[in-house]
Amino acid sequence: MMFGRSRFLAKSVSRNISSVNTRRLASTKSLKETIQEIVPAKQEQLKKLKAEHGQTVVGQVTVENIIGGMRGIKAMLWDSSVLDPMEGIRFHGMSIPEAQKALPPAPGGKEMTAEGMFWLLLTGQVPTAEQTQQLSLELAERAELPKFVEELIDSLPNTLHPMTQLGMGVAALNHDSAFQSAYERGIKKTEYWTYAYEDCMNLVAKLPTIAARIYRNIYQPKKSIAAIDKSKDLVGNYVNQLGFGHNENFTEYLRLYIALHADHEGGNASAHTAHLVGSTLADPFISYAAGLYSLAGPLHGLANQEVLRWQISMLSEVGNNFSKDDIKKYLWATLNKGQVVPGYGHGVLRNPDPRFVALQAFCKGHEDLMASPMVKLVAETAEVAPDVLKEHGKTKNPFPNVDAASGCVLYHYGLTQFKYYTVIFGISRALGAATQLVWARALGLPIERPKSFSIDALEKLAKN
Ligand code: CMX
Repeated sequence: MMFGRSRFLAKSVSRNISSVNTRRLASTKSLKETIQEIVPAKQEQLKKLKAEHGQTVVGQVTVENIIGGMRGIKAMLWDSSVLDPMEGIRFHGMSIPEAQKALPPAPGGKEMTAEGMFWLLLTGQVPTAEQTQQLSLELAERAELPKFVEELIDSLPNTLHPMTQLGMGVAALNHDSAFQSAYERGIKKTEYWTYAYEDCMNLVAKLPTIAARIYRNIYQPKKSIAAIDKSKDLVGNYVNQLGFGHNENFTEYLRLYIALHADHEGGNASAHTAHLVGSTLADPFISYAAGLYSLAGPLHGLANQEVLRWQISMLSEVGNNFSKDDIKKYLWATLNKGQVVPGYGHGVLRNPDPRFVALQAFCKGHEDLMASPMVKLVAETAEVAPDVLKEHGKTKNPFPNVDAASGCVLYHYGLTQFKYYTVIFGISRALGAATQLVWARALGLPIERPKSFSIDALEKLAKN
């Protein structure tokens, strides 16, 4: 469902930040109050849709769809964003450039924030600056980890992949799940969403704290982690805890990256996994932990790690004064080894990913980035690779996806440990997955259970 464009035009009122950070403004509706207002209308819309069109056919399923990873089958309800193969993602009807224009930046910054995007995804509305700042404060107040989760993370070997650690930390948060304990107590179905919301807020708030702790433990074990600063937004605190708080460009980049990577409709592996697990009424922490492990595969979220590994190896071979011809040769060498070119292709998109375009535009706006050999190599690879992939003739989409661009800026700013990159993707994708976990409970969506076939049964079905 999309909300009217006029609702996007919420006023952005500038206000003294410190007053916003210390108390709730009476004139500012909270995120929960805003959702509460919308829930009945959406429930009614869905009920009407089911009553009037429950038996309307909207697509067909071929044998190829079933064998081919369910590609293209219209089979999921996901309200917060829709992906067009040519145009890319829209969040409640808003394109990336529109969201960049409309969502309020963090105080002193220019880029949209995680809070603004989370609000948009959950409500279909653009929040005011005060509302996002109020949300920042609420998240900061929830950011601290239970002692046993800190101890759990600290006890893990630093050779364990950061994504494995992240999933373990997130799953352990279910110890204090409001949803799980309310379910055990026995609550009405209509109340599910409020407890799911409570858990989702804690999930989004605590995820960066877990992620920063993992980074410090593995890569900077002797340094202490900064305390949560209640005057900062979610990403401001995260960057601070990572140890990069001095670099405002880095913080701005992460704000952009985390906001624009938050949701990519429902069928992608991580979002779908979290939704599927949530449909069993597993609480949001274990549902999203499952989503994180889905993100940790190289064809999905781990691709941003793989892109950097691949580009570093290309740079070491071609040197800083590379030509387009050098890149072309390296691309062919990769393909001839039977490997995929990481960061290229997509299950749905058939054009360059607008998230890639937005990240490249960020680079173009920063002179230091444009002077970086790694950033240059990524940009020039994106000019050469589509023709090579077309000539190779396999991939349906020869253009770069978001992962082609996301790591090179982190690398330039000194976060060079690329095994960690998917963790940042995991913080971002939580915003979309959490939105769906709240709305799936608010709309009373059932447990998922598609029909599967054996090869023999499918053959029989096709022949008949
Ligand atoms: N390099 C080389 N070959 C590629 C390719 C690439 N970047 N992308 C697709 N292909 C190949 C596929 O492996 C497949 O080959 P086979 O027929 O031998 O199996 C063929 O082209 C057709 O694939 P497709 O229909 O175009 O793509 P899929 O929907 O099956 O897969 C994706 C999509 C993203 C997994 C695939 O393009 C890929 O592996 N890309 C590289 C990894 C990557 O960047 N993943 C991140 C995607 C974004 C995200 O989820 O974060």
